[in-house]
Amino acid sequence: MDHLESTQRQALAQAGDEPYDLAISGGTVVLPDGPVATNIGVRNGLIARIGPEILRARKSVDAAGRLVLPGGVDSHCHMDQQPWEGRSTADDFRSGTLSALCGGNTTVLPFAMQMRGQSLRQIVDDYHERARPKAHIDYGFHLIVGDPTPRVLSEELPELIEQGCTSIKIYLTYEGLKLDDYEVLNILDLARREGVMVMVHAENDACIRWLTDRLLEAKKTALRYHVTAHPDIGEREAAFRAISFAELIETPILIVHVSSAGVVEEVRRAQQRGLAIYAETCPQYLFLSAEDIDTADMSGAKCVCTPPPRERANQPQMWRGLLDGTLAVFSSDHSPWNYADKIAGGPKTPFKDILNGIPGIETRLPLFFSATQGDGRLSINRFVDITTTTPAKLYGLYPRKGVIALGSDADFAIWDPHKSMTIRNEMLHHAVDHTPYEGMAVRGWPVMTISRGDIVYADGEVQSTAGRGRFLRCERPFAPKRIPIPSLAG
Ligand code: DUC
Ligand code: ZN
Repeated sequence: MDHLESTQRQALAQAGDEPYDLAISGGTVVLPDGPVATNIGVRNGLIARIGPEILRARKSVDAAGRLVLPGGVDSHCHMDQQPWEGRSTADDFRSGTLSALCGGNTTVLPFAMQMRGQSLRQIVDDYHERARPKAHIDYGFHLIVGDPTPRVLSEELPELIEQGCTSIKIYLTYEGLKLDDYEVLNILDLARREGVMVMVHAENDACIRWLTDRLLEAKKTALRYHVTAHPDIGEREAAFRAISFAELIETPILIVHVSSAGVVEEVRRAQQRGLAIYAETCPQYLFLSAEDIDTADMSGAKCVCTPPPRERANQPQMWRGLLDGTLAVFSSDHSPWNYADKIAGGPKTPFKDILNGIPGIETRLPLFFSATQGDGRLSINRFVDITTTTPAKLYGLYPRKGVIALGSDADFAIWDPHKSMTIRNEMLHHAVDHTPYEGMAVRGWPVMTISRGDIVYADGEVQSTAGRGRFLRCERPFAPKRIPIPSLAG
């Protein structure tokens, strides 16, 4: 059913007078034009009916007093990623997707990561092998390209794009992953020809290395120097460079995990000039700050990621960027390590040796819901757009995923908007021994998750099986441009 046109999907969902497989009744359903009190009928894993009448079904869900949202799309998460910082992430596709669905998600887009010297094709085959038997919910792969050889550019990438991996992530820093500017231009040129999205990890590599060396020379190894070594100025420079290259090649990019006000400004300026520049931020830049890293003991390591959470004074600008639409996507950048692994060098582990990355796939939506819905900071539709619909669109999954519409996959998260919870690691389903959000109080929680018509999570009970998740062949999000870039056209 992967490649059905919208009309074919709608036809498949219809079956005369047969009862629906599942009806969801009595809830407030968040449709693209706004929330509506209506019912939903599901057939063959697809949305077959949206309407006010009583629906005859083999199975019914009473959603009275609940919000019915499209299942969340977490478009930035790392699972079973190897080798990353010398070891694989704590979550594999089993625990990672389980944690995702318990947090109201029905789609995840993790990464297949190529490092220098590796075959991208081989890497993607390996990720398929590891994900297929374990995934609980549907998944696609972004391709991390760490070695854009002529073969990768001319053969492997076009083939993989054709097979449904239609987004490429590049790094401007990190040994074994970083591309030089010439290589970045090659990737953007390919993306333009193919109509795919390029995601950019934007930090200036030389700034990080130079500052780290100076700090270590001065024996400044404490956790808080992680923030000094990853300055917002370097993030801004790299973002501006990536934006400039995207402007030159005339192809869209998305800057991932924007952490600082300066980058929000650069993105806003680019958008005001009409450039197709997209940007994402993550929970750690709204709900954590540099102060959380600067602890007397090593517990601050639980909040170490790159780019790092910034000063608290930076947060209002991040919120402004989300509210005015400059930041289009809110994803988790779930990158889980157990605490002992993060500080493998013991209580004196220098900042530069702390494993980067924090867990957050299960808490992403509740934290954002609580912070935006209680005081009406965002409408419920904007909440859905930023966390679900826009990522589905930007990565070629819409309208199959990311929306409640006839013919779309029957993926839902049913929320109790009043449920008060205090986040505790013991209630989460990831394979990590901590959450950086321990003890935070939230209001609003996803109480049921439905994936392609299957109830996979209800009132604290997991009802899913590993391996039921399917690989998603993403469409190209943009029209391919086979003509030369304007500078070369004359
Ligand atoms: N930063 C990334 O860019 N990826 C995963 C972990 C991290 O901290
Ligand atoms: Zn990441």
